Amino acid sequence: MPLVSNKVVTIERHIIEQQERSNGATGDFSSLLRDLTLAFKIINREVMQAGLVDALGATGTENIQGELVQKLDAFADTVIFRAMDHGGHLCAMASEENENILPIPKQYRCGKYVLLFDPLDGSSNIDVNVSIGTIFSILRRITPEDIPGEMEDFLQPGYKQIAAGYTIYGPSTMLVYTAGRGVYGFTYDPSVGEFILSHDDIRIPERGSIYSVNEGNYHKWDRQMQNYIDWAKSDIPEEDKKAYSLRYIGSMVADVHRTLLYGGVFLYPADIKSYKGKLRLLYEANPMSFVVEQAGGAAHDGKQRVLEIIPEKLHQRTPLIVGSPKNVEEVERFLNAG
Ligand code: AHM
Ligand code: MG
Repeated sequence: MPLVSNKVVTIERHIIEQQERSNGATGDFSSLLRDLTLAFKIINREVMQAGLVDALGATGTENIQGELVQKLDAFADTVIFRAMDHGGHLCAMASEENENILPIPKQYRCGKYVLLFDPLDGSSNIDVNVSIGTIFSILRRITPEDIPGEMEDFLQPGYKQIAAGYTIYGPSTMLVYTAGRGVYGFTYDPSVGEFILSHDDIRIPERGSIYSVNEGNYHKWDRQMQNYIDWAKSDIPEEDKKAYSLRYIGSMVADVHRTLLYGGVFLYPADIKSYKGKLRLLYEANPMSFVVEQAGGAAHDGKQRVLEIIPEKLHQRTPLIVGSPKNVEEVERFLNAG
């Protein structure tokens, strides 16, 4: 992947340049993306100070998934909503933290897109200062314009996404996004308050030697998945195959980001406890799958391409196998072995 060395490009400039290249773009979408980056900067500021101020710990309430909501989750959820509710681009939003879709306040204009987001993914890692991230997905509405967005605007398959991406709050903060024409990564420079293009046209390695999965669930998986993991961590001289390394952070954004740059496979399979997997289709699996596919990778649920799943529910879960095309193919081979 070429690292950018000869010019300084902010995300704003990049979005404008991309828009100029796309015939018929109105600028509406570009300004939507620009509004989103403001929310990410505010969340980043708060995440970076989490150890300094009394922002750690849980609010004590549970979200609709029955998980304890951390203070920063709630903060990030509100920041994104408030940054995006008045731009005139969106007709509704939905997030992991809210059971129902979020309407645009009546005083603001309704636009032609819907935004889905996971405000802070991997939030169980906040208290231990491990990377977390924000994930977003943008779809064009299918209901008529000028009325509030409806559930059917959200329940579209992932291949319909107009743009998707994530921000990872780690040793440095990075925003990675695709608008369907390649994947671009921007590193945040806090001294100037800008996301600067640092990873131009990211391509995932065709094959990697890292697998990433919560192997504590091994005994809850079906035999085929166990067989794959047994194979992945074996030296097989006759196949000229060395044991893969295991890396698992427990923050999907961080695990998929590493997979995108180093190659390999990230898995969150179904198991006997979570028979549909753990990750949410619309605002976790779909956006990450879109990014990885746009970088030349693959994303499956064990039976089909994730981006072709027809969603039935806003908070629907899906098994996820995402990463380098050859590694995803290997997993599929084991899952289809019967
Ligand atoms: P969250 O949205 O509640 O943070 O949960 C999603 C996270 C993912 O980031 C990560 O891949 C997964 O949960 C880890 O789950 P587990 O602890 O079961 O390995
Ligand atoms: Mg999440």
